[in-house]
Amino acid sequence: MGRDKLFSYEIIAECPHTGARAGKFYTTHGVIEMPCFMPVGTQATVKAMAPFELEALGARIILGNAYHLYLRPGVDVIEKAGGLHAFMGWDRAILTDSGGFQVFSLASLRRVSDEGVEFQSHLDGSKHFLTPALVMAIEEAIGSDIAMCFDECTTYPITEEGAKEATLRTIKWAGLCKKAHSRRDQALFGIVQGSVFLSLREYCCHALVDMDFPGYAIGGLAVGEPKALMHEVLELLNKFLPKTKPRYLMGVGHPLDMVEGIARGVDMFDCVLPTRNARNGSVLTSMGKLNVRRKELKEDFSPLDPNCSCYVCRNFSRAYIRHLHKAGEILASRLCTWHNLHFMLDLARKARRAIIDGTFPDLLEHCREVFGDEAD
Ligand code: PRF
Ligand code: ZN
Repeated sequence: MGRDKLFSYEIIAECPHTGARAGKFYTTHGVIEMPCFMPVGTQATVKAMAPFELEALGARIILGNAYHLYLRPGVDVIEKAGGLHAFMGWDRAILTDSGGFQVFSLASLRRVSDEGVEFQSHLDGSKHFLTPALVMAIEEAIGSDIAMCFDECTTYPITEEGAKEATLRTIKWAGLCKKAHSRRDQALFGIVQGSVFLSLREYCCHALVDMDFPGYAIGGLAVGEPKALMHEVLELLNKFLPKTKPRYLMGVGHPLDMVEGIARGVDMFDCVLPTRNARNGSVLTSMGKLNVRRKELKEDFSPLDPNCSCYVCRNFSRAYIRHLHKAGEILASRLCTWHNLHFMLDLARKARRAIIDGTFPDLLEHCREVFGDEAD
C-alpha cells in the first residue's frame, strides 16, 4: 500500500434506498473491509479466543481499552513489549478506546473539569488524573492503528444543560487531543457527543468536522435511550458527517442495531455482548437468540444454528455444548464465543455483500423480522 492511501476511506458501493455503504479503510496493519464488526479485547485479549482463532474467523480489527491497559499491566510494560500488537501476538489492526466511556462507567469518585478527569481505579482504588494529552500519550505508547479522542460520554436520561456541558468539553478535548497527537502511523478519530439533542449533535458534528479527523465515532448512544431516538441521531449525523471518512457507532453490536446502523451510514461497530453473552450460554442464530442451557436441547443433536457454516456448527451439537455448559467446562465458553463472533463478523460481511449486490434492503427487512422483538 502506498503511503498516500494510509487512513483513506474508499467507497466501493452505496445502497440507493438507504444510507448503507460498502468501503475499505487502509491502516498500518492491513485493509479493513467495511461495514465491519470489531471483537472487543478490553484486557489485551478477546476473552476465550487466541489471536490465530480470530484470524480464522476473518476478524481484521479488534478493540482494546486504553483505560484498562493503563491501569493494568501499565503502559510501560506494553511499551517494553514493543506495543500492544507484539504484546498480545496480534498483527492485524487494533482500535483503542480512550477511556471516555470506561472512566465514566467503571471508576469511582470522579471529578470532571475542563482539564480532565480525576478518578479512583476500579481495581485498587488508586487515584489517577486523565487529561486529553495523557490519554494521547497512552494510546500512542499502546500503538493502536486507530486511537479515539478522550470524550465525556453522557448517561441517559440527561438534561439538555448537562448534555451541553459534556458536549462542549468533548469538543474542547478533541482539539487538545489533536494537538497532542503525533504518531503518523496511527489515525485519531473524533467522537460526536450530544446525547439525544439534535441541535447539540449537529453542533458537535460540525465542530469536529472542522478539525478534520480521518474518521468519526458516534458516542453517547446505546446507553438506554429508545431505539427511535438513536435512529434519529444517526439519520441526522449521516447528513453532516463527511461521506469520505469512516463512521463508528461505539458500543453497538446487537445484530439488528448493527444492520439499522449500517442502513444509516455507519461503517464500524463493537460490542461486548456477543462474547459476554456467549460465556453465559446465549448464542445468536439465524432464527434469533438461543440459550444452550435449555432443557429441550438435552438430546438435540443439531448444530447451534443449522444455517451457520462456522467450525462449531460444522462439528458440535446443541446437546454437546449444553452438556459442556452444565458441566462448567471451559470449552463451552470457547465454542459459544467462536460461534457468536462468527455470527457478527459474518453478518457484517453479508451486509457488505448485499450493499454491493443491491440487496441490502432485503437483508434489513429480514433482520427486522428475526431480531425485531428482542430487547437486547
Ligand atoms: N465514548 C467512548 N467509548 C464508548 C462510548 C462513548 O460514548 C460508548 C457509548 N455507547 C461506548 N464506548 N469513548
Ligand atoms: Zn456457528
